[in-house]
Amino acid sequence: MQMTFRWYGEGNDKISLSDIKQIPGVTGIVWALHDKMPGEIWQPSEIAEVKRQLDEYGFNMDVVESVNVHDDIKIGLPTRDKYIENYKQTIRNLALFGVKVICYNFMPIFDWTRSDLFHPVGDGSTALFYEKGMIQDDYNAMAKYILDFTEKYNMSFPGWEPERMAKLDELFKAYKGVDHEKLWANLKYFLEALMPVCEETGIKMAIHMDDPPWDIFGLPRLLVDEESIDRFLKMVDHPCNCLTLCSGSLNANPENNVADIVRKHCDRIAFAHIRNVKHFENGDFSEASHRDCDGDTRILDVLKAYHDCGFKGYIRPDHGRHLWGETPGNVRPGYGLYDRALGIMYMLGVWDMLEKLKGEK
Ligand code: DNO
Repeated sequence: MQMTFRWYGEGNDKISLSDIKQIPGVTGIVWALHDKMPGEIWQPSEIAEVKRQLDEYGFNMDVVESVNVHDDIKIGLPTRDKYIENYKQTIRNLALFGVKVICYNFMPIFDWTRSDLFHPVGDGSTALFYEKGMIQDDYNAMAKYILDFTEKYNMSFPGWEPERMAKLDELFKAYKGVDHEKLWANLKYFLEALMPVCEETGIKMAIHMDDPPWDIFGLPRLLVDEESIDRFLKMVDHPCNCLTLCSGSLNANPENNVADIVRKHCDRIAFAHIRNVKHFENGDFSEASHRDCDGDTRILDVLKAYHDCGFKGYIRPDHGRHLWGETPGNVRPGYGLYDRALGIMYMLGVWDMLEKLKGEK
């Protein structure tokens, strides 16, 4: 397993590479060109600049999260071919710099969705929270909450580009008629077009789980449980068609047993996101510290499953709580420094012990 840390880039993240360097065990930075719109080609000169920054600290740039997919590809419009060609060129350009894994998602319109970005956890910290009753019919109210936040604090969230969000009603209209089966077909079309370039460059496409793993606002979501993951991997049965297995996204549905999925598909998991979630009886959920007993995701079982499979891929602590003065305005929701660093130490502690026990057998 190779430990990584997500970083939003120079001038776009309050956390510095020098901060990250001080966390034990981190070898790679999970990065992106955050000012790129979906569909745009990532140019070699822009990638080279990030490489230069990471090289200075001895970090690799093996994992990109995300190269976002243009809506026309998800909707299946005739213009999709042009955007697929651009995506292929971006893959080739990333390969020039040694990138190995591209994380992306295929969620219509919205990326991850929450109703409260700073919900009190009960110990003085705050975390991302999902109140089921608030994410029902009124997508405008939910989008307004997120966009007001990003505007007030002058930040942008990947997947929540203001340019796209300004046309929400239009986007919803464009997705009319895109039901689950149509979306599956469009995903297949996209991946089949990319696989030859992946094969040529050695880059793995690693789809992120849908977050939360159910339809929202009438929009279909595909990667939601074991069955849909099976379908996805069979649909394009190619070693470069892989998963970003996100424990917290999947386990927002308590019926999803993440450790079982890890054991079943370990060879197709290119990138592991470790996030712990606490469920409430009414369907709400809160994010929690990575410690197993602080949530319901069974993080120990998940880590043990990866270890038992001899997982060699990339892993990162996913969201963390906001701690010790991390408040709106000085931290990216879910992406503070402290709780993710604590999460890394927890994961490495478990992993080191599993290694030691294996060595003693
Ligand atoms: C949430 C992240 C997601 C993820 C994208 C991948 O914090 O895990 O936004 O980056 O869904 O495309």
